[in-house]
Amino acid sequence: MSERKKMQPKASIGIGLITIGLIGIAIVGIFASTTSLNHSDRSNTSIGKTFNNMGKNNRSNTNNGIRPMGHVRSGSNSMMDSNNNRLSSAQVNSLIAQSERGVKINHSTNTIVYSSSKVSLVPLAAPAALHIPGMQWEIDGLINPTIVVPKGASVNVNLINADKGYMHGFEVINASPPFSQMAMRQGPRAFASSFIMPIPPENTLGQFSSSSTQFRAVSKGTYYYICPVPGHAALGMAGKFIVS
Ligand SMILES: [Cu+2]
Repeated sequence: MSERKKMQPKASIGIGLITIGLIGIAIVGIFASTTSLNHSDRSNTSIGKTFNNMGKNNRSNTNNGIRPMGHVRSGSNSMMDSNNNRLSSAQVNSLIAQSERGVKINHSTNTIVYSSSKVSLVPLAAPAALHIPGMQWEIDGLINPTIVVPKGASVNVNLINADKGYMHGFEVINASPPFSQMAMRQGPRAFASSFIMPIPPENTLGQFSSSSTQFRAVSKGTYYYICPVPGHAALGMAGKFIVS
C-alpha cells in the first residue's frame, strides 16, 4: 500500500511531463503548418534565377493584336493535373542542377552549348514565380537562350510550367521569327517527338507541373523552340535551337 502511495506522485509528474510534451508538439505542429501555408501563399517561389522586372513589357496585349491563349483561373488546381507530374520547387531546382552538368552557359552571348550526345534540357515556361508578367523561357538562368547541341544528340526535355496563370507547352519547329498568333503552324515540327502538350500552371500548393519528351537532333540546322499555345511565341516564348 505504502509503495502505491509513493508511486502516485511520480506517476502524476510523469503524466504532467507527457502532457507538457504533447502540448509542445502540438504548438510546433501548428507553427509548422502555419509557416508552410504562408509559404505556399507567397507569390514568390524559388525556382529559376531571373529577376522581377526582366521582360516586363512582354505580356502586354498591344502586340499587333496578339492575344495569349491558355489562361487558367488563378489558383485553380486543375483536373488536368491527373495527367502530369507535380514537382516541388526543390525537385525542380535539383532537375536544373543535374541538367547543367558539363554544359557551357555563356551569359554574354546568351547561349548554352552542350557537347555531350546526351542533352538534358529543363526549360522553365514564363517564370511568374518571380512575378515576371512576361512570356518567355528561362533556361539555366538565361532568358530565351540559344541552345546548341551536337548533331545526333539525344535530347531529353523536362518542361516545367513556372507560370501562375497560363498553360504552356514546348515544341521545336522548323520556322523562324517573327512568329504569328499561330506560330506552331508556321513550320513543321523539327524532329519526331520534339513536342510537349501544354500543361497547367503552378497550383495553389506551390507545385509545378512538368512533362517530358525525348527526341533525336538528327539534322544540322537552325530551328526554334517555342511555346505552341496560341500567341505565346509571338509574345516572346521563343529561342534558337541550333544543331551543329
Ligand atoms: Cu506558353
